[in-house]
Amino acid sequence: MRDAQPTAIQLTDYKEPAYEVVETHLRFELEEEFTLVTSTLKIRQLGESNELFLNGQELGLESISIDGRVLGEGEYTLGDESLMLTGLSAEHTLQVVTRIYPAKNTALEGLYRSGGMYCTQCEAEGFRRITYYPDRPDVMSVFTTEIIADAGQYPVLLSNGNPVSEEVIGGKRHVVWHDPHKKPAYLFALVAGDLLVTEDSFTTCGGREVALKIFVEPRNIDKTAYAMDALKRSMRWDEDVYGREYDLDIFMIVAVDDFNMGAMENKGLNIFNSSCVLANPATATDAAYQRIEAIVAHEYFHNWSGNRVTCRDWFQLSLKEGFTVFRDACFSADMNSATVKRVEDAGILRTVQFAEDAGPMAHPVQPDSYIEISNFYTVTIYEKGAEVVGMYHKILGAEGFRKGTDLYFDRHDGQAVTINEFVQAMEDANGVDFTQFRRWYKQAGTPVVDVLTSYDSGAGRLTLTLRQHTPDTPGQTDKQPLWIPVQLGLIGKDGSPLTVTPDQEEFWTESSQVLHFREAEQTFTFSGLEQEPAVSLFRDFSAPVRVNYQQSRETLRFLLRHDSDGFNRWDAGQRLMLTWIDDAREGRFELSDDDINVYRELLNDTDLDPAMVAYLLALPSESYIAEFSGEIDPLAIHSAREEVSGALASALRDDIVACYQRLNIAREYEPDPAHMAQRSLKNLALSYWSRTGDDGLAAAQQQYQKADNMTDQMAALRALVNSGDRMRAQSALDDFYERWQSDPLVVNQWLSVQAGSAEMATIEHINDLLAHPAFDWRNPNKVRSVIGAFANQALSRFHSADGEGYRLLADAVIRLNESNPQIASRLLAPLTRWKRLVPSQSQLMKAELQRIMQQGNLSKDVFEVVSKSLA
Ligand code: B3K
Ligand code: ZN
Repeated sequence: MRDAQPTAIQLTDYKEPAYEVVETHLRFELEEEFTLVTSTLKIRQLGESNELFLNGQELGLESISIDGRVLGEGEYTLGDESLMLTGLSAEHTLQVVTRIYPAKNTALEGLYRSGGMYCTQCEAEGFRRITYYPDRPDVMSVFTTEIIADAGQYPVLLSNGNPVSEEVIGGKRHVVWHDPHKKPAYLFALVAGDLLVTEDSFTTCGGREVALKIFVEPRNIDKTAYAMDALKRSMRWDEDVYGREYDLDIFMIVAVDDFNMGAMENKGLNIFNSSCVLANPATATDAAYQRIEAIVAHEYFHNWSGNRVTCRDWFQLSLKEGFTVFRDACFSADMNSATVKRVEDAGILRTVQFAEDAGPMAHPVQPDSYIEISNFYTVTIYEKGAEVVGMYHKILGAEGFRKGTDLYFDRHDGQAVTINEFVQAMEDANGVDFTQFRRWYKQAGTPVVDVLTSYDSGAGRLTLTLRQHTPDTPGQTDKQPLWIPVQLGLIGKDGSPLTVTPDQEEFWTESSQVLHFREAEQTFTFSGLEQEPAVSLFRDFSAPVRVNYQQSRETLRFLLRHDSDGFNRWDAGQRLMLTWIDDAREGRFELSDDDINVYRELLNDTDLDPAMVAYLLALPSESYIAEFSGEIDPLAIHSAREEVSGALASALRDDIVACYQRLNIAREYEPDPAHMAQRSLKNLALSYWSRTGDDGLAAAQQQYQKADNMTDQMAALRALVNSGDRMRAQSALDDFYERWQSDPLVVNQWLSVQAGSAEMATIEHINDLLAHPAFDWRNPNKVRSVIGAFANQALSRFHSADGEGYRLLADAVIRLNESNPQIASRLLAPLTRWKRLVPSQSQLMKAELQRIMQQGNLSKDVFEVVSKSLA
């Protein structure tokens, strides 16, 4: 907590470190009440300066010595969050002893206790809560870690690298780990606990045998198989697709219950939020399986994109995160359906990221300032960053892209670099000038592309005019045109693809069917067309932009039927559905026979991937609709969507029931793409059917009772909860809790299905959940399951006219500000959007932000988000 106004850190203030840390030796003595940390550093001067600056936060300093001599108080300068030594010479051994209190660490940064175990989270700036250290990613060191703990309570003691020794002396276990790879402190990890392990092995392409180990608390030992399988597939994929081989003899994953994020890529010792690693069919949904596959891959891929080549400073965060998200997205696309993955990712971009870009926290993929770096682990850095990387792939093609990444890894292995080095490698490997493309990293905000087409039937020529502009964002105006890859297709009247080559061939890449749109306004012509084509733009979501293109409902239905690009097929459907929602808001919605027919055909098209059919049939979510609205009116959006959903369900009722019955066949649960696809369409059908009357609800009840896997059970429970039939919903919820109360991950799903439901999530009900024995403010997953689900999903409840939803969220933020500032700050996101809401709601939201601002002792995390929101 702070006294003065926190100050912003600027990218332009970057200075190289004065000293490097050649070797880091850490000794941890874990006692019941506290932990003693002895850090011994071999330091070496790098430049002119002989000032050694060390970060430290909430540390009890026991002693400092240089080359064996204990320093007196006048020989160093101790600040609130720093330790400075001056007048040093070129090489020294510095030893610092600190005392820390992991059991009292509720921020879950640094070393903390989660249940009966110890673990660490050091990215971005957690290591400074363990010991005084130059805690910045461009200081890379070779670490040796010694851990001493009660042998009975903590039989498993882990750190990065390879095990060196282990012995028990007088009831204490002593272990030593050594990591031969230089790394920044943010990749350090330590785990101590009474854990069970699942073991396997992987033979690398170079023929080395790697031991794979997943450590969990004993009650979870039956939930590790899928993560292990995903890990092996990730290791093989990174060899095949990027030529990257693993570099230690052991790779470990540990599951912990209290964790701020999804997981952390510590070298050789990944630590995971248990919700992102543990699964078995009875307890985890298909969505959880897919999340586990993606996150296991993501953290593993960081071993190269993040660990071997790391970031110079935190302004470069997207260098590792954007690239690694792109890598895990391609992996998931290869393992499952590429189109479905693209649809899901575009959905996240268009809801969460576009909202961030349009709000007070908008920032570029490479930000130029921050108050608290933890606030910048955002959808912009991660998901938009991944889209930017993906655009190289679109522009250069797979081969050119791989040449670029090969050069990047070879050139910078073992270094801490900037985003510019990544771009440079793409340029040098391909002989392409990406000067203009670099603007994607510097300009915040979502570019808007306006599209006009006209067809001259006499000349057989299509004219396509594209205009782009990027709106102002806080602190940024006058944005320059971007290089936007537009993947394009033209479709003939009979639905077959037409050959496309613009007359302006210099702006066209034939192999990827990409048009290079690089000016504020550009016109392209396509000649030799015998008929007017349907235009399919931004196929495969080829750029993270908003597109304004008026196409008739008839054209949208045509694209929905015929576009060979699966993503644009889905997109055309969503655009069509948005026109229905608009009509419903204006009180003039009616489904036409043409609309009904196209959806009926899709529902009955058994050649299509069922997972894709499920996405095609699903209405855009309320947050998606909000992002496509001007002024946001959540209640109007909710009722319009309900009306459309009900109409679609009754119009297609017979086909929906038939579809459900066709897919509702008993077979053993497998978490593979074909089985998952079948379940997703079946459960989509159930959710529509259950809106149409009693027989649908009875089907949901029956599925709930009979289900032998959590996917089907949860889908049925959700249908009952959302049905508005309180009796049925409550009896299923009671039964569910009774069955699953001893499994926290399942109970979290029980919490969020209620908190996120427009039917159930009254303020009284949310307060009941917060008071329930299953809830715990110290556990981030539980906070997300209740408060996060409420504020992000049950929009019509959160935005209730009396402002009680906002008050509840603000109270939660104020409470968590003290104990866990990172979680407090993340919860704020829905309130930051206040300026876009209808005036009555907007004022209520602003008032809650002001109330938070008036609290004394705001953490940097919360202060930054609230002050920027009110600016
Ligand atoms: N790199 C970590 C995120 C750490 C978050 C710190 N507040 C997980 C990941 O992106 O892989
Ligand atoms: Zn990451």
